[in-house]
Amino acid sequence: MPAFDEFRPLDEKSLVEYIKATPNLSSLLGVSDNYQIKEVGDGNLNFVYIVVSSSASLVIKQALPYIRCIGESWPMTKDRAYYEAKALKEHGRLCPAHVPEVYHFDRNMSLIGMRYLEPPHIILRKGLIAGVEYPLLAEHMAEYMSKTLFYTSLLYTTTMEHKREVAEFCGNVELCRHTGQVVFSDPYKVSEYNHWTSPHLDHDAEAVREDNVLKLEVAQLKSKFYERAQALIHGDLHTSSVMVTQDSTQVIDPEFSFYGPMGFDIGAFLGNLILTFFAQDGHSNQENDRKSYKKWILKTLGETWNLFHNKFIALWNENKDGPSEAYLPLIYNNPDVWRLVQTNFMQELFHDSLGFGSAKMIRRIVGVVHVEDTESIADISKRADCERKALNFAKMLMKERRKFVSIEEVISIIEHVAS
Ligand code: ADP
Ligand code: SR1
Ligand code: MG
Repeated sequence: MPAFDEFRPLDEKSLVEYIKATPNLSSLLGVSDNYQIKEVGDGNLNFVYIVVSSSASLVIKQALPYIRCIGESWPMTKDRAYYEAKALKEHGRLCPAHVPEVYHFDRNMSLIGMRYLEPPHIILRKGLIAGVEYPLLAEHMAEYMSKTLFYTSLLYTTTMEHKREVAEFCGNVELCRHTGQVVFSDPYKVSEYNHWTSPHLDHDAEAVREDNVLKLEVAQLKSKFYERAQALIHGDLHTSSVMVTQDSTQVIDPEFSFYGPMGFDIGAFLGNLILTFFAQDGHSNQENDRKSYKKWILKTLGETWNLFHNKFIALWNENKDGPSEAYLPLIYNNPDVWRLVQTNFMQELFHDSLGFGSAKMIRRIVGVVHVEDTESIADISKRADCERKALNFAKMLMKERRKFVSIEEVISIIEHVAS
């Protein structure tokens, strides 16, 4: 229908017309005037509609040409929806158990139709704030990260295919540049977008801007973020990009995807778990001191990395005679050399993950747009205490990351500084 040949922002009413004019969607939902439509977008960038008919349901996500939580003063390409749909499809092909299916994509309208993750699915961050344990979370996230990162890297794909995909995702440069700004630049300088719990953290924010050692470390991480086209990463894998139930884990929202360093995804997830750990004291009360919950978070932190490590190595070993041209069996047939190659690779990846994880923590305390884990702590001085502990830990982790050999060492420092 001509009305939708050109981009136009939808609302709950015009979405009905859009669905009727789109056979892909109307055949799925059934032709009716009785769709129940509700806009539920509580993310930072886009508009998300849940659509329910008498026979089916789905989610419609539309990108407008600006960042929703800031407003039209911060323009952002709406073509981000194209990369989100592409990454959802590719990651969904590699790990269908943990990625919602894409039913429809319309590039003109910057619009994706995908599986509705019905209740009891909730955003993981909200579950973590409420103190809910998810026994399969570490296993599922390790499965998702190992498959999506391994199979899109040069450890599996051919050089030709990898470069083709790298070139394609280079088109998502605007989103990449945004991350470069808000994660690796703004927190380390005066920026109109930065904010923090003031006046409590005024000195702490200033100390970040004056810490030359930290600046050297973040410069290295920033250059790795832009220059290392290692795998098709999600690009924004925090705990609001994961929806969960007790037995299901679904990764949504890969609009920041591009070929970047694997550690950026792993670090985003681990860093957000550490942030929520430090926020727990702000949510403790007489009924629940959150002590056992904090233990569960640290257990999940450790299991996520260790399970990821083992699954990734297993995929690598299973595929060592596959299409990859990276470590040719004719050269690396000696078992000792093979083991050393893998040990070195995983050690660098571990240190990258700790570095990127700490950068993600720092941005959420002194940069633009914080996280609900800390923002929802009503008592402001309690919140500032939690944030200061998290910030100091993150600064140490960024500077000292290369000294850590295991995740258990990281956990024991967290336990020490939190006690
Ligand atoms: P943004 O890109 O703005 O961050 P998100 O993809 O994070 O948007 O989605 C915003 C919110 O919409 C999520 O927090 C979640 O509540 C809801 N949502 C998004 N995708 C789905 C889905 N497939 N099923 C159910 N709810 C969803
Ligand atoms: C204005 S910053 C908004 C943030 O939300 C997304 O989840 C990304 O992390 C982005 O940096
Ligand atoms: Mg989101």
